[in-house]
Amino acid sequence: METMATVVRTKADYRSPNKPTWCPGCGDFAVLDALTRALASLNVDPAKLAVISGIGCSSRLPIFLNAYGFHSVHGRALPVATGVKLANPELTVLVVGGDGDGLAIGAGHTLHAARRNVDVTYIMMDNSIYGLTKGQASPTSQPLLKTGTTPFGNLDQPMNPVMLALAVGATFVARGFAARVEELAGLIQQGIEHRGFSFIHALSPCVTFNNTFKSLAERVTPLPADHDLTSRGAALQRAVEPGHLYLGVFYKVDKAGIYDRIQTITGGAEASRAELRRVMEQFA
Ligand SMILES: Cc1ncc(C[n+]2csc(CCOP(=O)(O)OP(=O)(O)O)c2C)c(N)n1
Ligand code: SF4
Ligand SMILES: [Mg+2]
Repeated sequence: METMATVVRTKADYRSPNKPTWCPGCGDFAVLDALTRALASLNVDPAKLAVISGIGCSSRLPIFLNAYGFHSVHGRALPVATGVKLANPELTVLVVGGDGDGLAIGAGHTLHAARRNVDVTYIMMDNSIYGLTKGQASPTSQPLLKTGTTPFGNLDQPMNPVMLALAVGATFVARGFAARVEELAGLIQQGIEHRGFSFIHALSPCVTFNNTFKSLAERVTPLPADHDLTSRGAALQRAVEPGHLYLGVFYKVDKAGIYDRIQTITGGAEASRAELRRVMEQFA
């Protein structure tokens, strides 16, 4: 049996032979690199690792990893991941996908996986566009952005994924940026270590249809050192603070998840059955 001491891994050990098909310069390369760094730091056994995705450029990521993977249906990665984790709790389960995948067609699943506190790490690779389908507006596209579906400029307000995750009950919420790989790797590592639903908002620009590398680099700032990680109110305030796009861990608390609740119920049912058997034996 493998122990931490027996195998030492590097980030290369988590890469499959498949070469990424992303456009040169795509932010998703940096997310892949950060993820493999985090896995190597934690020395996760690839045989106990499952990475689930939806559909999109970002959702291709599991193909480039040495791990079990499931490239599912657009917007449906989280239900698949929930099933994988509940059936096989000893696996490390990661979910990757885009802003369209998790905030448009799959938005309902994002809310419910978070509120159930499913023990998976969800890395939302946000480029504020639909990359794979060649540049349509997404729920995080900036107002007035001209895209294939908004030729006169985007008329909608962007969603705030960090605020959303906090509001619906994620127990670990962080934001990182593809241009800061080491920092992003650290956030992913903490997310994997967290027991419960961890949400990592990874700003990962699409250089082909919405290249925001420069504008984001000018906006991002680290969360203040005195930020209280255990206060959801403080985290929400930081998430919506005007003029700030904070990077770092917004929130982290320990709470029972769906697996713990199932154990409690089934443990209770087993105790009732044992008591019933004891009573019935008196009449045997
Ligand atoms: C049910 C369904 N509806 C629509 C699509 C078409 N489609 C594929 S990917 C995608 C959006 C991709 O955007 P995002 O999730 O942000 O990923 P990105 O490519 O930007 O990484 C859409 C609309 C689909 N594959 N399946
Ligand atoms: S279209 Fe955009 S998101 Fe897709 S691979 Fe190219 S740069 Fe990346
Ligand atoms: Mg996208």
